[in-house]
Amino acid sequence: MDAHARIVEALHKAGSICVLTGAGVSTESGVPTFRDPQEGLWARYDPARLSTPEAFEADPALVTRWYDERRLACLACRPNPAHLALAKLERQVRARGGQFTLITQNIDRLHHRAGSGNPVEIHGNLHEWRCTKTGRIIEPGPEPFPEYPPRSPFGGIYRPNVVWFGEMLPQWALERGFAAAATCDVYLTIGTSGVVYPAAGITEVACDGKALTVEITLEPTPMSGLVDFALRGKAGRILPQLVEVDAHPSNGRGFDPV
Ligand code: BJW
Repeated sequence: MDAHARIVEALHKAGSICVLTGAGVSTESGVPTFRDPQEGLWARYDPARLSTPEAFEADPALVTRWYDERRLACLACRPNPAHLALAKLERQVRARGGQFTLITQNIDRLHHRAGSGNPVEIHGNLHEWRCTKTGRIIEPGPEPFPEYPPRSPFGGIYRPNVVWFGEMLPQWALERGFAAAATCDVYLTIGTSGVVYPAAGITEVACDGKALTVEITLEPTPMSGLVDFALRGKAGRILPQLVEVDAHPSNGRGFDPV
């Protein structure tokens, strides 16, 4: 049985599936990744100046303007076939009474918009902004903020409700991710370079457990040697092939090239 057939069969039989996604899942929607050497955000911007609490403290106008521009750009993007395939897989698993946990590092909300039920957003999300004084959350409309940094009526300023370098991830989200990874039957890590912790540790936990583990990325990652199958190609092509095909493994379909 080839890799494709093994994975399709496992997805159809699994009582519990856990998926970790990263920026590579959204790039086919037009959202840039972080570490692509040409197009990645960190090739053009310095994360130390934009994605740390210290950067926000030093220049809140710069940081909030940058995040607001990204928020508006995300609103103009649409879910792609990778998001839709994962939403479909979730419906299939739930229809047979199974468990499905989608953990995403992405802050773009495209999984929600594709129909995924309750993804665990371990790095927060760009569409919620938090008052620095009260912790209250707002969801701004489709217009830019009138000023940067945006002022809250409570005497604070609003910051994006995302997790910057050096900040703690939500404890409940991490616990759900690690628990699902440790106990699932099939684990997929998709479109993530696997270098940012503690998120990458979720894959390590899955690889130590009983799950069949699969990676889908364009290039090898530090996780490639740990998983059972490392597939190279676009998530928007590979995932629909894994989810759309029927349950019989020997249908002769392979993966499309990138
Ligand atoms: C495709 C594709 C296609 C392309 N189809 N694939 C242990 C060891 C070392 C360091 C640390 C450690 N523990 C903690 C750290 C420090 C730090 C860290 O991990 N640093 C490393 C980078 C060295 N971690 C933290 O600071 C975290 N906090 C923390 O640990 O707190 C603990 C603490 C303790 C005590 C006191 C205080 C704190 C927080 C990390 C937060 C990360 N935040 C960001 C920014 C979010 C907001 C924003 O968007 O601006 O999250 S950084 C950025 O990286 C973003 C992403 O979610 C994250 C992961 O990136 P991702 O998704 O993997 O994207 P890429 O670009 O890296 O990869 C894309 C992949 O897709 C590639 O593989 C491509 O091949 C593939 N691809 N197109 C399929 N079409």
